Amino acid sequence: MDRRYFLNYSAITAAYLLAGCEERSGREEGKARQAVSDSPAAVPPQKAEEKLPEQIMPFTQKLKIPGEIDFAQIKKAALTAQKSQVNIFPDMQTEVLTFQGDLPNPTIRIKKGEVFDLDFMNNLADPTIIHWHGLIVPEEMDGHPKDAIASGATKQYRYPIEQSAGTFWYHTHPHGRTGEEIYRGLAGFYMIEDEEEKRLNLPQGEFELPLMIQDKRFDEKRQLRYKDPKVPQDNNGLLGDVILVNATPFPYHEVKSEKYRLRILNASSVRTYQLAFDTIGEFALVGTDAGLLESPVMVQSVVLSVAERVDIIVDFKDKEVGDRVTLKTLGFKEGSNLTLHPDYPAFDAPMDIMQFHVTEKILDTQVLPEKLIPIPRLQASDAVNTRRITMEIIAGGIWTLDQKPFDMHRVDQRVKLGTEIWEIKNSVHMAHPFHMHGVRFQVLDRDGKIAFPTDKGWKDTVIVMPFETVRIIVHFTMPGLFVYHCHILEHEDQAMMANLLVE
Ligand SMILES: [Cu+2]
Repeated sequence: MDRRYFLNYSAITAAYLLAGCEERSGREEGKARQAVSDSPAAVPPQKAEEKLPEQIMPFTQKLKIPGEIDFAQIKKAALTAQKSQVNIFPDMQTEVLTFQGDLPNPTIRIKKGEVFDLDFMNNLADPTIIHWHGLIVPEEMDGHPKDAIASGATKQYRYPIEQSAGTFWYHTHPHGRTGEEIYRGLAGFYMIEDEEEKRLNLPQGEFELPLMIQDKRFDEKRQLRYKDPKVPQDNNGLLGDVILVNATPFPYHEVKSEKYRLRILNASSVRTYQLAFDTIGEFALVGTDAGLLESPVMVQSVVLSVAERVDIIVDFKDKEVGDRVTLKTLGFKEGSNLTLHPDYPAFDAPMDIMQFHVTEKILDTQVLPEKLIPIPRLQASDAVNTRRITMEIIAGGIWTLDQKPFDMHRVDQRVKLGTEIWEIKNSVHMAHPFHMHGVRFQVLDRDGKIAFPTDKGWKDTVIVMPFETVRIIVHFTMPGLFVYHCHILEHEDQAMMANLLVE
């Protein structure tokens, strides 16, 4: 069993990295020290290895492919948030939350120009609401936390799809419980298609795979464990040691020696992945959060923070039957100086994610287009306003935007329809994915050291590195009240969110 991801991990590193967060707040410091002394951080790394039940052998379970709700075939759909027992592991059932009784949840597929129509029933014990991440829809359809529906209630979503093709997703968004609901299962893919994308003839059918990546924790009975009350750092973000892809732990997928389109979503709580393949040096980035790029960009790895998506083409043409190619994260230590739970692989931990098993040699017939879709560049000179948003941690270790804990009914920014520049300044030792509802945007520039190829495309979520300022240019086309927030789930649940009124 490959457990390389524990190699970089030690109590010494944990204690050292904690120093980074202690500067920020006195109370956090106390909590941090307590966590070090109370936690099992002093146990040798092999203790942590034993936490992985032996049955979680990597690359022994087949990747599950989500079923689809395809609006080319139906006019109306239904989802019910509910508790369910599912087989994440073959030998035992796990209690999770689902939208249709099983995991992975169905992928929604819809064409630009069609009308999305869905009844959502809340069969959970608490109020909740679905948000369509990346979709530009009217306020009452967006899934603002203020619109959460009661247990037992139903909400009808109906809106036209007016934006171009891209890899989006849906998840619940009740204030204070989003993290746990997504962690326990309430997330799925949402693919918008259009004619421009179709003309490109990108790999499709069996050669197109949605991959939802999430790191989780399981106990010996294969039940999900969420935050550990003894470890206050879990409030800074929940790290796990078992990576699920489409609700399958460390799966494998059988492929032919051909190009595959992988549409990858990071639906984890906090972990940022630096995705790469062990025996394929380069792959093509063809799309980002909210659509395709102008042309493919060849990369060796790609950074994916929480809620971001990448659309990539990977070519197995040089592989032979029997070859295995591992998708992994190289680790991303630049993402955080904070130590979160001392028992789990940290940000700098390389981890295997899934494996591709080559089972058939075929003629590689797919051609990667040189040009994809035109992206009209939003010009800084078109912006009528510039605002600055700061990401900060305040007394008590509370994550905020502009030092103001989220108030669901306070309007933090009033914006006119049109174009603005938003400068997102990160004042802390940890990268945060900044997400806005109701818009898509472009990255103008960042004053940090790392260049992200994903900055070239349409975005709805952007990683802001520690102490970095990222300037984005946002085109506001949909009036209404929307939220903008950090997409680290435990940060948004705390207070790192604000309201934006577009008029
Ligand atoms: Cu954050």
